[in-house]
Amino acid sequence: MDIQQWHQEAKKRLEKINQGHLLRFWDELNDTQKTDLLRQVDRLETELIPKWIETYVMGEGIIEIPHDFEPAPFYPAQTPPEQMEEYNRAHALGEQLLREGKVAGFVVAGGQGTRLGFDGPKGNFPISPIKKKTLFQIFAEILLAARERFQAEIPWYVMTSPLNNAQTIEIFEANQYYGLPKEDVLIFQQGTNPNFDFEGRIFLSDKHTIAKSPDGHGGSLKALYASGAISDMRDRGIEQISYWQVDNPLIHLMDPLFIGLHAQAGAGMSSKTLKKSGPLEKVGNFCLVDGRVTVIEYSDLPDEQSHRTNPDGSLVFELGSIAIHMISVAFVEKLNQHGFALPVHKAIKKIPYLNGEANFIEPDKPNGVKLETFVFDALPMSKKSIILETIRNQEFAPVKNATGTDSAEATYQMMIDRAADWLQRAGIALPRTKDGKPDCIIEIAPSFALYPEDVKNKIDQIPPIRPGDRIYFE
Ligand code: UD2
Repeated sequence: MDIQQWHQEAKKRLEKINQGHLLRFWDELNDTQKTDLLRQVDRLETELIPKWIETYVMGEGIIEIPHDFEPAPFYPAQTPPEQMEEYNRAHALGEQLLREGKVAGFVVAGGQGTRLGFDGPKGNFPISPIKKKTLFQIFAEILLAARERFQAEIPWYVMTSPLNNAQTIEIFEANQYYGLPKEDVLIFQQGTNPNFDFEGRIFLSDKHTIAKSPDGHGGSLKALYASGAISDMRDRGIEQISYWQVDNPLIHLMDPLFIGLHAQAGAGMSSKTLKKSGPLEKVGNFCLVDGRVTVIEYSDLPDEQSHRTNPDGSLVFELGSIAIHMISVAFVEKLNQHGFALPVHKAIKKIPYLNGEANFIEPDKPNGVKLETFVFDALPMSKKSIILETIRNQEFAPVKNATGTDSAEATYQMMIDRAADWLQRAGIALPRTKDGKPDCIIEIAPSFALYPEDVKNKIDQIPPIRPGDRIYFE
Protein backbone atom coordinates (compact mmCIF):
# COMPACT_ATOMS: atom_id res chain seq x y z
CA MET A 1 0.00 0.00 0.00
CA ASP A 2 1.42 3.42 -0.85
CA ILE A 3 1.83 5.98 1.88
CA GLN A 4 -1.06 8.19 0.66
CA GLN A 5 -3.46 5.32 0.82
CA TRP A 6 -2.07 4.20 4.17
CA HIS A 7 -2.53 7.76 5.47
CA GLN A 8 -6.13 7.91 4.25
CA GLU A 9 -7.00 4.65 5.92
CA ALA A 10 -5.37 5.66 9.18
CA LYS A 11 -7.21 8.98 9.05
CA LYS A 12 -10.54 7.24 8.58
CA ARG A 13 -9.87 4.84 11.46
CA LEU A 14 -8.87 7.65 13.77
CA GLU A 15 -11.69 10.00 12.84
CA LYS A 16 -14.20 7.26 13.53
CA ILE A 17 -13.07 7.27 17.17
CA ASN A 18 -12.55 11.06 17.40
CA GLN A 19 -8.76 10.85 17.38
CA GLY A 20 -8.14 12.53 14.02
CA HIS A 21 -5.96 15.18 15.72
CA LEU A 22 -3.13 12.62 15.97
CA LEU A 23 -2.39 13.35 12.31
CA ARG A 24 -2.63 17.12 12.62
CA PHE A 25 1.08 17.71 11.91
CA TRP A 26 1.15 15.30 8.95
CA ASP A 27 2.19 17.90 6.37
CA GLU A 28 5.22 18.87 8.46
CA LEU A 29 6.64 15.35 8.74
CA ASN A 30 9.35 13.77 6.63
CA ASP A 31 8.81 10.33 5.10
CA THR A 32 10.44 8.40 7.94
CA GLN A 33 8.38 10.24 10.52
CA LYS A 34 5.21 9.64 8.50
CA THR A 35 5.84 5.91 8.32
CA ASP A 36 6.70 5.83 12.00
CA LEU A 37 3.46 7.56 12.96
CA LEU A 38 1.33 5.34 10.70
CA ARG A 39 2.87 2.26 12.30
CA GLN A 40 1.89 3.58 15.71
CA VAL A 41 -1.65 4.20 14.52
CA ASP A 42 -1.81 0.65 13.16
CA ARG A 43 -0.87 -0.66 16.57
CA LEU A 44 -3.58 1.30 18.41
CA GLU A 45 -6.39 -0.96 19.58
CA THR A 46 -9.00 1.26 17.96
CA GLU A 47 -11.81 -1.20 18.61
CA LEU A 48 -11.20 -0.97 22.40
CA ILE A 49 -10.46 2.74 22.71
CA PRO A 50 -14.04 4.14 22.68
CA LYS A 51 -14.99 1.74 25.48
CA TRP A 52 -11.87 2.66 27.48
CA ILE A 53 -12.68 6.35 27.11
CA GLU A 54 -16.27 5.92 28.17
CA THR A 55 -15.48 3.65 31.09
CA TYR A 56 -12.12 4.74 32.44
CA VAL A 57 -11.27 8.15 31.07
CA MET A 58 -14.63 9.89 31.35
CA GLY A 59 -16.03 7.37 33.82
CA GLU A 60 -14.74 6.03 37.08
CA GLY A 61 -13.98 2.52 35.80
CA ILE A 62 -15.68 -0.71 36.70
CA ILE A 63 -15.13 -1.44 40.33
CA GLU A 64 -17.08 -4.55 41.03
CA ILE A 65 -16.94 -5.48 44.66
CA PRO A 66 -18.40 -8.97 44.85
CA HIS A 67 -21.41 -9.47 47.13
CA ASP A 68 -19.92 -12.42 48.80
CA PHE A 69 -16.32 -12.82 49.68
CA GLU A 70 -14.34 -14.31 52.50
CA PRO A 71 -10.73 -14.44 53.55
CA ALA A 72 -8.68 -16.79 51.38
CA PRO A 73 -7.14 -19.89 52.99
CA PHE A 74 -3.35 -19.96 53.19
CA TYR A 75 -0.33 -21.97 54.24
CA PRO A 76 1.04 -20.36 57.42
CA ALA A 77 4.71 -19.40 57.60
CA GLN A 78 5.13 -21.51 60.74
CA THR A 79 4.45 -25.08 59.64
CA PRO A 80 1.43 -26.39 61.56
CA PRO A 81 2.41 -29.81 63.02
CA GLU A 82 -0.47 -31.56 61.23
CA GLN A 83 0.79 -30.21 57.88
CA MET A 84 4.43 -31.06 58.44
CA GLU A 85 4.37 -33.91 55.98
CA GLU A 86 2.69 -31.83 53.26
CA TYR A 87 5.24 -29.03 53.71
CA ASN A 88 8.13 -31.49 53.61
CA ARG A 89 6.81 -33.14 50.47
CA ALA A 90 6.36 -29.75 48.81
CA HIS A 91 9.84 -28.63 49.79
CA ALA A 92 11.33 -31.79 48.29
CA LEU A 93 9.31 -31.31 45.10
CA GLY A 94 10.46 -27.68 44.83
CA GLU A 95 14.09 -28.76 45.17
CA GLN A 96 13.57 -31.46 42.57
CA LEU A 97 12.08 -28.98 40.07
CA LEU A 98 15.03 -26.67 40.67
CA ARG A 99 17.54 -29.48 40.19
CA GLU A 100 15.79 -30.54 37.00
CA GLY A 101 16.10 -27.00 35.64
CA LYS A 102 12.34 -26.52 35.41
CA VAL A 103 12.16 -23.14 37.13
CA ALA A 104 12.92 -19.71 35.66
CA GLY A 105 13.21 -16.31 37.32
CA PHE A 106 11.12 -13.39 36.07
CA VAL A 107 11.41 -9.84 37.31
CA VAL A 108 9.06 -7.07 36.23
CA ALA A 109 11.15 -3.95 35.83
CA GLY A 110 9.22 -1.80 33.40
CA GLY A 111 8.00 0.81 35.89
CA GLN A 112 9.28 4.37 36.08
CA GLY A 113 10.29 4.53 39.74
CA THR A 114 9.41 8.23 39.83
CA ARG A 115 8.53 8.13 43.55
CA LEU A 116 12.07 7.14 44.40
CA GLY A 117 13.47 10.13 42.51
CA PHE A 118 16.18 7.94 40.96
CA ASP A 119 17.22 8.57 37.41
CA GLY A 120 17.34 5.38 35.34
CA PRO A 121 16.02 1.84 35.73
CA LYS A 122 15.21 1.11 39.35
CA GLY A 123 17.13 -2.17 39.15
CA ASN A 124 20.31 -0.09 38.99
CA PHE A 125 19.62 1.50 42.37
CA PRO A 126 22.50 0.75 44.79
CA ILE A 127 21.12 -0.63 48.02
CA SER A 128 23.23 -3.25 49.81
CA PRO A 129 24.68 -2.04 53.13
CA ILE A 130 28.42 -2.45 52.51
CA LYS A 131 29.12 -3.24 48.87
CA LYS A 132 26.37 -0.96 47.58
CA LYS A 133 25.25 -3.66 45.19
CA THR A 134 22.40 -2.69 42.95
CA LEU A 135 19.06 -4.50 42.96
CA PHE A 136 19.92 -6.20 39.65
CA GLN A 137 23.24 -7.39 41.04
CA ILE A 138 21.61 -8.81 44.17
CA PHE A 139 19.08 -10.77 42.08
CA ALA A 140 21.84 -12.01 39.77
CA GLU A 141 23.89 -13.20 42.74
CA ILE A 142 20.89 -15.05 44.19
CA LEU A 143 20.45 -16.75 40.82
CA LEU A 144 24.16 -17.58 40.60
CA ALA A 145 24.05 -19.13 44.06
CA ALA A 146 20.90 -21.09 43.20
CA ARG A 147 22.46 -22.35 39.94
CA GLU A 148 25.44 -23.56 41.94
CA ARG A 149 23.26 -25.11 44.66
CA PHE A 150 20.95 -26.97 42.31
CA GLN A 151 23.48 -27.52 39.54
CA ALA A 152 20.97 -26.26 37.02
CA GLU A 153 20.59 -23.51 34.47
CA ILE A 154 18.09 -21.05 35.84
CA PRO A 155 17.28 -18.58 33.08
CA TRP A 156 16.35 -15.04 34.08
CA TYR A 157 13.69 -13.12 32.15
CA VAL A 158 13.65 -9.38 32.68
CA MET A 159 10.66 -7.35 31.56
CA THR A 160 11.38 -3.74 30.73
CA SER A 161 9.33 -1.06 28.98
CA PRO A 162 10.10 1.44 26.24
CA LEU A 163 10.97 3.85 29.07
CA ASN A 164 13.98 1.89 30.22
CA ASN A 165 14.69 -1.00 27.83
CA ALA A 166 17.79 0.43 26.13
CA GLN A 167 19.24 1.63 29.43
CA THR A 168 18.58 -1.73 31.09
CA ILE A 169 20.38 -3.59 28.31
CA GLU A 170 23.30 -1.17 28.60
CA ILE A 171 23.50 -1.78 32.35
CA PHE A 172 23.53 -5.56 31.95
CA GLU A 173 26.15 -5.29 29.20
CA ALA A 174 28.34 -2.93 31.24
CA ASN A 175 28.21 -5.36 34.16
CA GLN A 176 28.86 -8.46 32.01
CA TYR A 177 25.50 -9.82 33.07
CA TYR A 178 26.78 -9.93 36.64
CA GLY A 179 28.56 -13.19 35.98
CA LEU A 180 25.53 -15.00 34.56
CA PRO A 181 25.84 -16.55 31.09
CA LYS A 182 24.51 -13.91 28.70
CA GLU A 183 22.35 -16.48 26.91
CA ASP A 184 20.52 -17.17 30.19
CA VAL A 185 19.42 -13.56 30.67
CA LEU A 186 16.55 -12.57 28.39
CA ILE A 187 15.42 -8.98 28.37
CA PHE A 188 12.14 -8.10 26.66
CA GLN A 189 9.68 -5.23 26.59
CA GLN A 190 6.11 -4.99 27.79
CA GLY A 191 3.31 -3.35 25.85
CA THR A 192 2.05 0.22 26.13
CA ASN A 193 -1.29 2.01 26.24
CA PRO A 194 -1.99 5.49 24.88
CA ASN A 195 -2.38 8.40 27.31
CA PHE A 196 -5.57 10.45 27.29
CA ASP A 197 -6.56 13.94 28.33
CA PHE A 198 -9.66 14.28 30.49
CA GLU A 199 -11.84 14.69 27.35
CA GLY A 200 -10.67 11.35 25.98
CA ARG A 201 -8.28 12.70 23.34
CA ILE A 202 -5.04 10.81 22.98
CA PHE A 203 -1.96 12.98 23.56
CA LEU A 204 0.91 13.44 21.13
CA SER A 205 4.36 13.65 22.72
CA ASP A 206 5.84 15.15 19.56
CA LYS A 207 4.61 15.73 16.03
CA HIS A 208 4.94 12.10 15.03
CA THR A 209 4.75 10.24 18.36
CA ILE A 210 1.67 9.13 20.22
CA ALA A 211 2.08 9.56 23.99
CA LYS A 212 2.06 6.14 25.60
CA SER A 213 3.01 4.52 28.85
CA PRO A 214 3.67 0.95 29.98
CA ASP A 215 0.51 -1.13 30.29
CA GLY A 216 1.11 -2.13 33.93
CA HIS A 217 2.65 -5.28 35.38
CA GLY A 218 -0.45 -7.14 34.20
CA GLY A 219 1.00 -6.58 30.73
CA SER A 220 3.67 -9.14 31.66
CA LEU A 221 1.27 -12.01 31.03
CA LYS A 222 0.86 -10.91 27.42
CA ALA A 223 4.46 -9.79 26.96
CA LEU A 224 5.84 -13.13 28.17
CA TYR A 225 3.96 -14.77 25.34
CA ALA A 226 4.26 -12.13 22.61
CA SER A 227 8.00 -11.67 23.15
CA GLY A 228 8.71 -15.35 22.62
CA ALA A 229 9.84 -15.80 26.25
CA ILE A 230 7.29 -18.56 26.81
CA SER A 231 8.38 -20.43 23.73
CA ASP A 232 12.01 -20.06 24.85
CA MET A 233 10.97 -21.51 28.21
CA ARG A 234 9.33 -24.46 26.47
CA ASP A 235 12.53 -25.10 24.52
CA ARG A 236 14.48 -25.12 27.77
CA GLY A 237 12.01 -27.40 29.56
CA ILE A 238 10.90 -24.69 32.01
CA GLU A 239 7.57 -25.40 33.72
CA GLN A 240 7.39 -22.80 36.47
CA ILE A 241 8.09 -19.08 36.64
CA SER A 242 9.14 -17.33 39.82
CA TYR A 243 7.77 -13.75 39.52
CA TRP A 244 8.96 -10.77 41.56
CA GLN A 245 9.14 -6.98 41.49
CA VAL A 246 12.36 -5.11 40.92
CA ASP A 247 12.11 -3.13 44.15
CA ASN A 248 12.52 -5.90 46.75
CA PRO A 249 16.10 -6.97 47.56
CA LEU A 250 14.98 -9.38 50.31
CA ILE A 251 13.10 -11.56 47.83
CA HIS A 252 13.61 -15.28 48.40
CA LEU A 253 13.36 -15.83 44.70
CA MET A 254 14.08 -19.53 44.43
CA ASP A 255 12.04 -20.81 47.35
CA PRO A 256 11.68 -24.62 47.18
CA LEU A 257 8.69 -24.64 49.55
CA PHE A 258 6.74 -22.05 47.56
CA ILE A 259 7.62 -23.68 44.24
CA GLY A 260 6.66 -27.08 45.60
CA LEU A 261 3.35 -26.07 47.20
CA HIS A 262 2.33 -24.37 43.97
CA ALA A 263 3.37 -27.28 41.75
CA GLN A 264 1.93 -29.91 44.10
CA ALA A 265 -1.46 -28.19 43.95
CA GLY A 266 -1.32 -28.09 40.13
CA ALA A 267 -1.89 -24.33 40.42
CA GLY A 268 -1.74 -21.91 37.49
CA MET A 269 -0.77 -18.91 39.58
CA SER A 270 0.03 -18.69 43.28
CA SER A 271 1.06 -15.98 45.71
CA LYS A 272 3.04 -15.17 48.78
CA THR A 273 1.41 -13.07 51.42
CA LEU A 274 2.21 -11.42 54.67
CA LYS A 275 0.07 -10.26 57.54
CA LYS A 276 -0.76 -6.62 57.01
CA SER A 277 0.77 -4.13 59.42
CA GLY A 278 -2.71 -2.72 60.07
CA PRO A 279 -6.23 -2.76 58.61
CA LEU A 280 -5.50 -0.03 56.09
CA GLU A 281 -2.01 -0.94 54.89
CA LYS A 282 -1.83 -0.07 51.19
CA VAL A 283 -1.60 -3.57 49.77
CA GLY A 284 -4.26 -5.69 48.10
CA ASN A 285 -6.28 -8.16 50.21
CA PHE A 286 -6.42 -11.87 49.45
CA CYS A 287 -10.04 -12.97 49.35
CA LEU A 288 -11.99 -15.94 48.11
CA VAL A 289 -14.74 -15.06 45.62
CA ASP A 290 -16.80 -17.92 44.18
CA GLY A 291 -14.11 -20.29 45.32
CA ARG A 292 -11.36 -18.42 43.45
CA VAL A 293 -8.47 -16.54 45.01
CA THR A 294 -8.96 -12.85 44.21
CA VAL A 295 -7.12 -9.72 45.28
CA ILE A 296 -9.34 -6.84 46.33
CA GLU A 297 -7.39 -3.57 46.27
CA TYR A 298 -7.07 -1.75 49.58
CA SER A 299 -8.93 1.21 48.12
CA ASP A 300 -11.86 -1.03 47.09
CA LEU A 301 -12.27 -3.02 50.30
CA PRO A 302 -15.07 -1.35 52.28
CA ASP A 303 -13.76 0.16 55.53
CA GLU A 304 -15.96 -1.98 57.76
CA GLN A 305 -14.49 -5.09 56.13
CA SER A 306 -10.93 -3.81 56.50
CA HIS A 307 -11.47 -3.33 60.22
CA ARG A 308 -13.39 -6.57 60.89
CA THR A 309 -11.71 -8.70 63.52
CA ASN A 310 -11.86 -12.32 64.67
CA PRO A 311 -12.67 -13.19 68.29
CA ASP A 312 -8.92 -13.28 69.03
CA GLY A 313 -8.55 -9.70 67.79
CA SER A 314 -6.76 -10.55 64.53
CA LEU A 315 -8.02 -8.99 61.31
CA VAL A 316 -10.45 -11.09 59.26
CA PHE A 317 -8.80 -9.78 56.08
CA GLU A 318 -5.25 -9.94 57.33
CA LEU A 319 -3.46 -11.21 54.22
CA GLY A 320 -1.73 -8.57 52.12
CA SER A 321 -0.58 -9.05 48.55
CA ILE A 322 3.14 -8.36 48.12
CA ALA A 323 3.50 -9.14 44.43
CA ILE A 324 5.45 -12.39 44.75
CA HIS A 325 4.02 -15.16 42.59
CA MET A 326 4.65 -18.55 41.06
CA ILE A 327 3.14 -18.86 37.61
CA SER A 328 3.05 -21.99 35.49
CA VAL A 329 4.14 -21.78 31.88
CA ALA A 330 1.01 -23.71 30.90
CA PHE A 331 -1.18 -21.06 32.57
CA VAL A 332 0.37 -18.19 30.57
CA GLU A 333 0.07 -20.22 27.38
CA LYS A 334 -3.54 -21.05 28.02
CA LEU A 335 -4.49 -17.44 28.76
CA ASN A 336 -2.88 -16.23 25.55
CA GLN A 337 -4.10 -19.00 23.32
CA HIS A 338 -7.70 -18.58 24.45
CA GLY A 339 -7.60 -14.77 24.56
CA PHE A 340 -7.96 -12.94 27.84
CA ALA A 341 -8.34 -9.42 29.10
CA LEU A 342 -7.46 -8.21 32.56
CA PRO A 343 -9.53 -5.44 34.11
CA VAL A 344 -8.18 -1.98 33.32
CA HIS A 345 -7.26 0.44 36.12
CA LYS A 346 -7.17 4.18 35.72
CA ALA A 347 -4.41 6.43 37.07
CA ILE A 348 -4.69 10.21 36.94
CA LYS A 349 -1.22 11.62 36.18
CA LYS A 350 0.79 14.58 34.95
CA ILE A 351 1.40 13.81 31.27
CA PRO A 352 3.75 15.95 29.17
CA TYR A 353 2.32 16.61 25.69
CA LEU A 354 2.49 18.63 22.50
CA ASN A 355 -0.43 21.03 22.22
CA GLY A 356 -2.27 22.09 19.04
CA GLU A 357 0.19 24.98 18.53
CA ALA A 358 3.11 22.52 18.66
CA ASN A 359 4.26 23.74 22.08
CA PHE A 360 5.58 21.07 24.42
CA ILE A 361 3.77 21.36 27.74
CA GLU A 362 5.00 19.89 31.02
CA PRO A 363 2.00 20.20 33.31
CA ASP A 364 2.41 20.99 36.99
CA LYS A 365 -0.80 19.24 37.94
CA PRO A 366 -2.53 16.07 36.74
CA ASN A 367 -3.92 16.58 33.25
CA GLY A 368 -4.75 13.12 32.01
CA VAL A 369 -5.25 9.42 32.41
CA LYS A 370 -2.97 6.40 32.07
CA LEU A 371 -4.41 2.92 31.86
CA GLU A 372 -2.81 -0.15 33.41
CA THR A 373 -3.58 -3.74 34.21
CA PHE A 374 -2.42 -5.57 37.34
CA VAL A 375 -0.94 -9.05 37.34
CA PHE A 376 -2.83 -10.20 40.42
CA ASP A 377 -6.12 -9.72 38.54
CA ALA A 378 -5.21 -12.94 36.71
CA LEU A 379 -5.42 -14.97 39.93
CA PRO A 380 -9.15 -15.76 39.61
CA MET A 381 -8.45 -17.06 36.10
CA SER A 382 -6.49 -19.87 37.69
CA LYS A 383 -8.68 -22.76 38.85
CA LYS A 384 -6.18 -23.63 41.52
CA SER A 385 -4.08 -21.16 43.42
CA ILE A 386 -2.26 -21.44 46.71
CA ILE A 387 -1.10 -18.74 49.11
CA LEU A 388 1.97 -19.10 51.29
CA GLU A 389 2.56 -16.75 54.18
CA THR A 390 5.99 -15.21 54.55
CA ILE A 391 7.50 -13.03 57.24
CA ARG A 392 7.99 -9.35 56.50
CA ASN A 393 11.48 -8.94 57.95
CA GLN A 394 12.67 -12.02 56.02
CA GLU A 395 11.35 -11.28 52.58
CA PHE A 396 9.77 -7.92 52.01
CA ALA A 397 11.57 -4.57 51.99
CA PRO A 398 10.57 -2.74 48.81
CA VAL A 399 12.42 0.44 47.88
CA LYS A 400 9.71 2.77 46.65
CA ASN A 401 9.99 6.21 48.20
CA ALA A 402 12.72 8.76 48.73
CA THR A 403 11.93 9.00 52.45
CA GLY A 404 9.80 7.35 55.14
CA THR A 405 7.95 4.06 54.60
CA ASP A 406 9.47 1.81 51.95
CA SER A 407 12.42 4.17 51.55
CA ALA A 408 16.00 3.22 50.68
CA GLU A 409 16.97 3.90 54.29
CA ALA A 410 14.31 1.52 55.61
CA THR A 411 15.33 -1.19 53.13
CA TYR A 412 19.03 -0.76 53.98
CA GLN A 413 18.26 -1.26 57.66
CA MET A 414 16.07 -4.29 56.95
CA MET A 415 18.92 -5.89 55.00
CA ILE A 416 21.20 -5.49 58.03
CA ASP A 417 18.49 -6.73 60.39
CA ARG A 418 17.87 -9.84 58.34
CA ALA A 419 21.57 -10.64 58.11
CA ALA A 420 21.82 -10.20 61.89
CA ASP A 421 18.85 -12.50 62.36
CA TRP A 422 20.44 -15.22 60.19
CA LEU A 423 23.70 -15.00 62.16
CA GLN A 424 21.89 -15.06 65.45
CA ARG A 425 19.89 -18.11 64.42
CA ALA A 426 23.19 -19.88 63.80
CA GLY A 427 24.23 -19.06 67.35
CA ILE A 428 26.51 -16.07 66.58
CA ALA A 429 26.55 -13.36 69.26
CA LEU A 430 25.97 -9.87 67.89
CA PRO A 431 26.54 -6.49 69.50
CA ARG A 432 23.26 -4.65 69.90
CA THR A 433 22.34 -1.09 70.76
CA LYS A 434 20.14 -0.28 73.76
CA ASP A 435 17.04 -0.47 71.60
CA GLY A 436 17.99 -3.95 70.37
CA LYS A 437 19.20 -2.96 66.88
CA PRO A 438 22.40 -4.60 65.55
CA ASP A 439 25.33 -2.35 66.55
CA CYS A 440 27.28 -3.25 63.41
CA ILE A 441 26.87 -3.13 59.66
CA ILE A 442 26.74 -6.55 58.11
CA GLU A 443 25.99 -7.81 54.65
CA ILE A 444 25.60 -11.44 53.65
CA ALA A 445 26.24 -12.24 49.99
CA PRO A 446 23.99 -14.91 48.44
CA SER A 447 27.19 -16.85 47.73
CA PHE A 448 27.70 -17.11 51.50
CA ALA A 449 24.13 -18.00 52.45
CA LEU A 450 21.21 -18.42 50.12
CA TYR A 451 18.92 -19.57 52.91
CA PRO A 452 19.18 -18.83 56.65
CA GLU A 453 20.15 -22.45 57.40
CA ASP A 454 23.30 -22.05 55.27
CA VAL A 455 24.94 -19.83 57.88
CA LYS A 456 25.35 -22.77 60.27
CA ASN A 457 27.64 -24.57 57.81
CA LYS A 458 29.95 -21.56 57.62
CA ILE A 459 30.27 -20.87 61.31
CA ASP A 460 34.04 -21.38 61.32
CA GLN A 461 34.41 -18.54 58.78
CA ILE A 462 32.67 -16.01 61.01
CA PRO A 463 34.96 -13.77 63.07
CA PRO A 464 33.88 -12.32 66.42
CA ILE A 465 31.71 -9.28 65.75
CA ARG A 466 32.41 -6.16 67.80
CA PRO A 467 30.36 -2.98 68.20
CA GLY A 468 30.70 -0.72 65.17
CA ASP A 469 32.18 -3.45 62.92
CA ARG A 470 31.46 -3.48 59.18
CA ILE A 471 31.61 -7.05 57.91
CA TYR A 472 30.85 -8.47 54.50
CA PHE A 473 30.30 -12.22 54.30
CA GLU A 474 30.89 -13.91 50.97
C1 UD2 B 1 2.45 -2.91 44.18
C2 UD2 B 1 1.06 -3.51 44.47
C3 UD2 B 1 0.78 -3.56 45.96
C4 UD2 B 1 1.87 -4.32 46.67
C5 UD2 B 1 3.22 -3.67 46.34
C6 UD2 B 1 4.32 -4.50 46.93
C7 UD2 B 1 -0.21 -2.71 42.56
C8 UD2 B 1 -1.31 -1.88 42.08
N1 UD2 B 1 0.04 -2.67 43.84
O1 UD2 B 1 2.42 -1.54 44.50
O2 UD2 B 1 -0.47 -4.21 46.22
O3 UD2 B 1 1.86 -5.66 46.29
O4 UD2 B 1 3.45 -3.57 44.94
O5 UD2 B 1 5.56 -3.91 46.70
O6 UD2 B 1 0.41 -3.42 41.84
N2 UD2 B 1 5.94 -2.50 36.68
C9 UD2 B 1 6.22 -2.86 35.39
N3 UD2 B 1 5.49 -2.30 34.40
C10 UD2 B 1 4.50 -1.41 34.63
C11 UD2 B 1 4.22 -1.05 35.96
C12 UD2 B 1 4.96 -1.61 36.97
O7 UD2 B 1 7.13 -3.66 35.12
O8 UD2 B 1 3.87 -0.97 33.67
C13 UD2 B 1 6.74 -3.10 37.75
C14 UD2 B 1 7.65 -2.10 38.42
O9 UD2 B 1 8.87 -1.99 37.73
C15 UD2 B 1 7.79 -2.73 39.79
C16 UD2 B 1 6.43 -3.37 40.03
O10 UD2 B 1 5.86 -3.57 38.76
O11 UD2 B 1 8.76 -3.76 39.79
C17 UD2 B 1 5.49 -2.62 40.97
O12 UD2 B 1 5.14 -1.41 40.46
P1 UD2 B 1 4.73 -0.20 41.40
O13 UD2 B 1 5.93 0.26 42.15
O14 UD2 B 1 4.01 0.77 40.58
O15 UD2 B 1 3.72 -0.90 42.42
P2 UD2 B 1 3.16 -0.33 43.77
O16 UD2 B 1 4.27 0.08 44.62
O17 UD2 B 1 2.14 0.68 43.49
